Amino acid sequence: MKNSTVDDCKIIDIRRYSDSRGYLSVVENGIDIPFDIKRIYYLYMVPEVARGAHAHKQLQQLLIATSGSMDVIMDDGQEKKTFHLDRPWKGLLIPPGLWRDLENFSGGAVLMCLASEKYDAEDYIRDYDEFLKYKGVKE
Ligand code: T46
Repeated sequence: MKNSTVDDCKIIDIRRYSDSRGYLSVVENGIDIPFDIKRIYYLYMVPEVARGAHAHKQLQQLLIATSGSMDVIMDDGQEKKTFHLDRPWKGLLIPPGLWRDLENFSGGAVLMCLASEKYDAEDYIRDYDEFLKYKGVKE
C-alpha cells in the first residue's frame, strides 16, 4: 500500500480475561485482527540498539509488547509517529508501506509480531532513499 500514512497505524485493545489467577489475552483470526495470521515471531534480549529500519511492501502486522516496553517509530516519508508499547493487552496494527524504527527496549522486553505473510526477504525495503521513491516523495 504505497499511499498508507502513519495515521493508518492503530493501537487496538486485545481481548483479555482476568480472574484471581491473573490475565489471559487472545488474538483470533477473523475476530480480533483484520488479517489471517501466517507467522509469529518475537524479539527479546535486545541490547541498547535500534532495530527495524525498513518498510514492508505487503506485510500487515500486529505488534505487542508481551513484556516490558519499547518505542516503535512509524514513518510514511512525510510524517513520523512514535508509539510507546508497554502493555500486553495493547497492540499496534501496522498496514503495509510504512518505515519503522524500533528503539528503547527496556530490560527483559519481548516484542511479539503477528504477521499476515510468511517470511519473504523481497518484501523488505531496507534503504531509506528507496523507500522515499517507493512512496513517491522523492524522484
Ligand atoms: C519487523 C520487526 C518488528 C527470518 O529468517 N525469518 C523471519 O520471519 C524474520 C522476521 C526474520 N528472519 C531473519 C532475517 C534476519 O537475518 O532474522 C534476522 C533478523 O531479522 P531483521 O533484521 O529483519 O530483524 P528486525 O528486528 O530489524 O525486524 C523484524 C522483522 O524482520 C520485521 O518484519 O517488522 O522485526
